[in-house]
Amino acid sequence: MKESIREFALSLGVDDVGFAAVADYNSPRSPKIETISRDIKSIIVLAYKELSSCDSEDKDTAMAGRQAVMEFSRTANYRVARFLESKYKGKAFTVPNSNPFAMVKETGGAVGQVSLRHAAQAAGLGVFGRHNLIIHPRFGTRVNFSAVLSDLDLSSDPQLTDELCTYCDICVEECPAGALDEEGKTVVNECFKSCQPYGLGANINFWRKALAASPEDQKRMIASVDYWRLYPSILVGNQYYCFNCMSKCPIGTEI
Ligand code: B12
Repeated sequence: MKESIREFALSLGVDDVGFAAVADYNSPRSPKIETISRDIKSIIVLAYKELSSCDSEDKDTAMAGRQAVMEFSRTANYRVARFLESKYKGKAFTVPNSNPFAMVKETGGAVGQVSLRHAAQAAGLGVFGRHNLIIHPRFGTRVNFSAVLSDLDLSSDPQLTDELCTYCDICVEECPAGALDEEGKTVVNECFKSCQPYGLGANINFWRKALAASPEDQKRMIASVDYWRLYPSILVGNQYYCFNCMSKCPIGTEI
C-alpha cells in the first residue's frame, strides 16, 4: 500500500514522500495528534523542493516562488487524500504548508496543529540542522513540506541517522534578526518581525497604531508607502521577505 501511495504522490510532481506511524512522531510543543482525530494512525509527509527564486534579491519574486510551492502543495494534499479515500477507503486529513495554527495566547500563534519538521524527521525525509530547519539528503535546506494524516496502518520509513548539517554557521551569521544565535532555538518574535515586515501581523499592527493616532496622523499614515506595502498581505497573508536561513545554506544548492 505504501508503495502505491508513494508512486501516486510522486506522479503528481511531489519531490519526495515519507511515512511515519503516529507513535514515531514526537513534537513536544505541538498538540497531540489525537486532538485532531483519534482514528489517525499514520502521517504521509510530502516534500517539495523550494524554487531557486528564493535566491532573488527581489523579495516579491522570492515570495511568489514560495506561493507556487504552497498552492501546489494544497493540490497535492487534496489529490493524495482523495486517493486514500477512494482506493483504500481510508480517512484523510490534510495538513497544509503553513496555517492552521491555534491562535491562542500560550503559543502566540506560532505552533501548528502538526509540526511538519518533526513529522518529516519521523518519516525519514531529513534531519534538523543548526538553523532548526530540516535538511533533506538531496534538496538540503531548500525543502518545504505538507502532510496527509490517515487512519491507515502504515509503518514508518527508516529515519536518517546521518548528520547533514556542517555547522558552518552561515545561517546564524546571515540572520538579520539574530534569531538563531542560541543553538536549538529560534527567537520567534525576532524572526517573525524581520521575515514578515509586510505580513498580516504588520498589517494588524498598522491598524492598531492608526486607531490610537490623531486624525492628522491617521491621514499621514494612510498616505505613506509603508501602508501601500501592506496591501498584498490581505491576499498573501504570511508574506515572507526573508529566506536567508534557507537560501544561504550551502547544502543541496546544486539540485
Ligand atoms: C509557525 C511557523 C513559523 C514561525 C515560528 C517558527 C517556530 N519556532 O516554530 C516563524 C514565523 C518565526 C517561522 C519562520 C520560518 N519558517 Co516557519 N513555520 C511555522 C509553522 C507553521 C509551524 C511551526 C511550529 O509548529 N513550531 C512549534 C514547534 C513545533 O517548534 P519547537 O518544538 O519549538 O521547535 C523549535 C526548536 O525547539 C527547534 N527544534 C525542535 N526540535 C529540534 C531538534 C533538533 C535536533 C534541533 C537542532 C532543533 C530542534 O526547532 C524549532 C525552531 O524554533 C511550520 C509549518 C508546520 N505546520 O510545521 C512552518 C515551517 C517550520 N517554516 C518553515 C520555514 C521555511 C520558515 C522560514 C525559513 C521562513 C520562510 N521564509 O519560509 C523561517 C525559519 C525560521 C527558523 N530558522 O527557525 C518550513 C521549514 C522547512 C524546513 N526545511 O524545515 C515549515 C515546515 C513550513 C513548510 N511547510 O515547509 N515559521
